[in-house]
Order: sequence, then structure tokens, then C-alpha cells
Amino acid sequence: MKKHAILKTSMLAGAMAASVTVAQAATVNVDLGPNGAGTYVGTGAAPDAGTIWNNVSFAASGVSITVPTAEVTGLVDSTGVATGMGFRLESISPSTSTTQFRSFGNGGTTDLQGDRLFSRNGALGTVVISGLDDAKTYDIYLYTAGFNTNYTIGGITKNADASSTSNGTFVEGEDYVLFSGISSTSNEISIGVQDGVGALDSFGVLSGFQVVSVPEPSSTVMIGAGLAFLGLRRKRHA
Ligand SMILES: [Ca+2]
Ligand SMILES: [Ca+2]
Ligand SMILES: [Ca+2]
Repeated sequence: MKKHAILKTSMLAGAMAASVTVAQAATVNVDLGPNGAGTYVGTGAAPDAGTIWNNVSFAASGVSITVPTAEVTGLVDSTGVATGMGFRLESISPSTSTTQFRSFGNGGTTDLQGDRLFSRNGALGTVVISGLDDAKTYDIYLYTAGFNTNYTIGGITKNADASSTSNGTFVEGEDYVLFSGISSTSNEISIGVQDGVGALDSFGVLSGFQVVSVPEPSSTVMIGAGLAFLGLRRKRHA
């Protein structure tokens, strides 16, 4: 009886340790800008050592972008491994000749914030991250550049002020906002991007983003416990 109890404990601990090793956070980095812009290489604000970024663009600098755009697929994670994630510009509201998505930056901009997408003249731009797993949660870092911008996910709005600079350092509330523990719906997360101060008359900027998938701790422990239970059953029937 005593031997059994020790076996149970060690099996459970072993199964839990194994599942913790398997479930690692993965980060996907996206540098947004116009066609031909350079790709940022380096770390961002997310606690991730990977330095590989996807360079995503929809039009030349200063050219209006028709929405919804095609889905950009084939995004890789920060170590270069393929993921099922994608990205698109979903809508702009109101949509007139003066309120569209556009991109900005010269072709040589290899930093993260120097090139960007923006919703014009106070319009609400909605972008979508796709190919997510509804069973996971995500930490989402959204980067601005030089314009006070509001970002909205699931009815929660966060603000990055206009004091950001492309100096290689990232300060929350200035250079970026962070949404933690976000779940996807139908494998997608929608993000609103809009002018963040005073009258709705200026730009809402998105210069890039990071998505960190957070392993679900409760399901990880449950898998471990389930494995241990199966092991015990097997032993009992042997
Ligand atoms: Ca860039
Ligand atoms: Ca304004
Ligand atoms: Ca950028």
C-alpha cells in the first residue's frame, strides 16, 4: 500500500514534468509597412529571445488599401518555424475617399516602428489575426509610432500616446500596448485601431505586433493527471 502511494506520486510528478516541458510559449512577430520596406530583426517587448519577424505589406506607401484585404498566410514564429497564423485588414469605418487604411515609410526602413499601417482621419480600422487556437490564450503586443492611438480588443480599449520614437527601446503606453490572456473566437482575434485623443481627426497607427501563445496551465495539469490515471489503471489490470 505504501509502495503504491509512492508510485502514484512519482508517476503524477513525472507526467506533469513531461507536459510542462512540451507546452512552451511560441511568439509570432509581424513588422507592418508599405511594399518594399525593410524587415525588423531583433527582439521586441515580449519576453521572447527569437529575432525573426514576418514583413507584411498591402500597398505602396501613401496608396489607399481596399478592404477586406486578402489573408496574409504562412507566418513563421520567432525562430522561423511555420505556423497556421494569418493576418488581414478587415474593415474601415467610415469608408470614404478621406478615410482609408494606408501605409507609410521609405523602402529602407528596417526598424519596427519607422514603417507602419494607419487608419486615416479618425476612422476606425479593424484588423484580424487568424489561424489561432480557441483553446489557448494569447498575449498581444501592438506597436504604434508617433501618433496617439487607441487599440480595442473585446470591448477593452488601451492607449499608446504620441511620444514613441524609433530608438529601439519599447515602453508600454508609449511605444506599445499589451493585451494579456486574450482568447480567440472562431480562431480569430479582431483589433480596432483608431485616433486616440480628442476629436476623431487623426491617424490610428499600427507599426507591428507580437502574438505570444500562452499554454493553458489547467489543461496541462489535467493532461498530466490523466496520463497518471491511465498508468495506474494499466498497473491494476496487469
Ligand atoms: Ca520595417
Ligand atoms: Ca484626435
Ligand atoms: Ca513596421
